[in-house]
Amino acid sequence: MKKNTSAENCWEYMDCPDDKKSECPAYLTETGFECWKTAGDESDFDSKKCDKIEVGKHCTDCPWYKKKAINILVVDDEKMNLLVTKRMLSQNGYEIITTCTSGEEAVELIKNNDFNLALLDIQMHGIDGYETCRRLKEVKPGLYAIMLTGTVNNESIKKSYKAGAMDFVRKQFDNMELIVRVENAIKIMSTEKALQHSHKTIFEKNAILEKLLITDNLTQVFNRKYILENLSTHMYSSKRYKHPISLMMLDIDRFKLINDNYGHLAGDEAIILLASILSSNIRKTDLVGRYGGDEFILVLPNTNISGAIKKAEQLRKNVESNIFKMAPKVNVTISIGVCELSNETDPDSLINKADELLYQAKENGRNRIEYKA
Ligand code: GH3
Ligand code: MG
Repeated sequence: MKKNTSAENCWEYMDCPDDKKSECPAYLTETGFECWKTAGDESDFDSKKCDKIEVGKHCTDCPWYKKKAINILVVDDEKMNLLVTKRMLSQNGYEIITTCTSGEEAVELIKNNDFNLALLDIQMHGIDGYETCRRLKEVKPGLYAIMLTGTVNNESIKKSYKAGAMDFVRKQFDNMELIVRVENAIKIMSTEKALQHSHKTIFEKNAILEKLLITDNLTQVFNRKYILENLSTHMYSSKRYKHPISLMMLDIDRFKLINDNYGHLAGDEAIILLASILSSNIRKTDLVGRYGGDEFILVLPNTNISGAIKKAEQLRKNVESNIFKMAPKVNVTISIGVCELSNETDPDSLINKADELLYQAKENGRNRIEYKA
């Protein structure tokens, strides 16, 4: 079994689930991709070419078959032309074909049909092919339109492109020109689809990376770097707009004992639980970050010292009354240093102020807060 890389050109390849991809004969065998040519016409099927395919059962799951599932609209006011075009397409494996004899009808049809490709006659009664193309693309900008024209001249080429058509084909249905152009259209659309898919993937991965860059791995609250960067912006705006801003530094009391008595994993669990208590008890505009180890930092914009003291006391009580539901259960308390920004000009000096207050809280017996305006 050999991967056939041509399967990657498949119309449905990007949307094809991985388990289906691996079942796909085009993907697994060298010759399997031939099967789409005979899909729907089992009598022609050369089963020797693909050892994965059972005649009559294979095609609907095969992406190469779905390649032909492209939804085509053909518009021409000459019924005979429609018949010829339709036959030409179906002889080459294209099965989903809708025909109509006027531009007006086409515009109505596209409102309820997911056409991928439109083949449009230029000279028609009512609105002409150019206007039809323009209106169809208004409804579905991604539609790939090919103009069918009796005579190719600069004027018609210019008008076709201006109307949003991607290509045009001379009306000479005795050759393969139309089919080649349709095949090319599919390749272009598949490539666009693949590009959109990779853009989406890159966008999603970037969002994940951005989140990782600012998040503390253990607790999922902000990391120290992010808090420090944001603290300076908040300090600046607090001075500029004369709004108060307060800061808390808090730390688990005797955390080493938890690690020593119950192990490092239980210690981690305590840090995680504390982070979730903090996050769920602050305003959306407040920031909570892990400063390091068992130490957290809280930035409270638009909050003066008396508001911050109330909040700190509430958090302290909340942690004290919360029996950490770890195995075994542990009583955890925290000490907090609380301060408001006064004449400090950089984040470090404000953090030092809160840190000194935290140190005092530890000195004064733990499970308490110390504050300074
Ligand atoms: P104090 O009341 O004075 O704060 O006492 P303490 O024992 O909590 O002392 P300190 O805050 O200095 O203890 C920090 C300890 O936290 C030291 C280190 O072993 C531990 N630690 C740091 N990071 C982690 C971590 O990610 N997980 C765990 N389980 N322990 C950590
Ligand atoms: Mg501690």
